[in-house]
Amino acid sequence: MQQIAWLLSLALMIMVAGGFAFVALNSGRRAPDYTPLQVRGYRIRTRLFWVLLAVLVPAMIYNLRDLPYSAGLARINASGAPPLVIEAKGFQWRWELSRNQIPTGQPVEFRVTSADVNHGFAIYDPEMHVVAQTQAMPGYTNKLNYTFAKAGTYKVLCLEYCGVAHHNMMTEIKVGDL
Ligand SMILES: [Cu+2]
Repeated sequence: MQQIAWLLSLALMIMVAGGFAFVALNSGRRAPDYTPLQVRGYRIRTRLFWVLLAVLVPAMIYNLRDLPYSAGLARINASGAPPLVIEAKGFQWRWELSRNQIPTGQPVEFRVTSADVNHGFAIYDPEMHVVAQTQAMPGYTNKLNYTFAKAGTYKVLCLEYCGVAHHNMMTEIKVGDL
């Protein structure tokens, strides 16, 4: 399903990019009756476009580096150990985990789902930084792999507004020597 969604998105993105490329390639000829002021305006606009591109693309890459999506997956593959499976279910408005104590350095596979509406399953480290997250969706199980390298008390919070007591959706995971 995710593979199909990705391929479909890719096809649509290529079509949109093709549209832009077509317009760009056919916009080279200027009408002859432009005033010198208009020509200057267009030149400034072109320069501004490249300046923005040069600034925004590196800024975007810099900002996206810390997204926690696949960091855990990379670590679990490196270790080669079979993951500890933890069932995680979201309810309005609480979390249910099949266990909440994990040995340090143990690769974990969370199987995340929901009993009612969409929730956001987000794991925060003891310093309250998000280290891994996925959607908790009714009728669907998302797998989230993460290895808890640091001991401490982690928190699971809901990242998607799911009703009046959304802010109460919190549970803890204790990571340490068991
Ligand atoms: Cu919520």
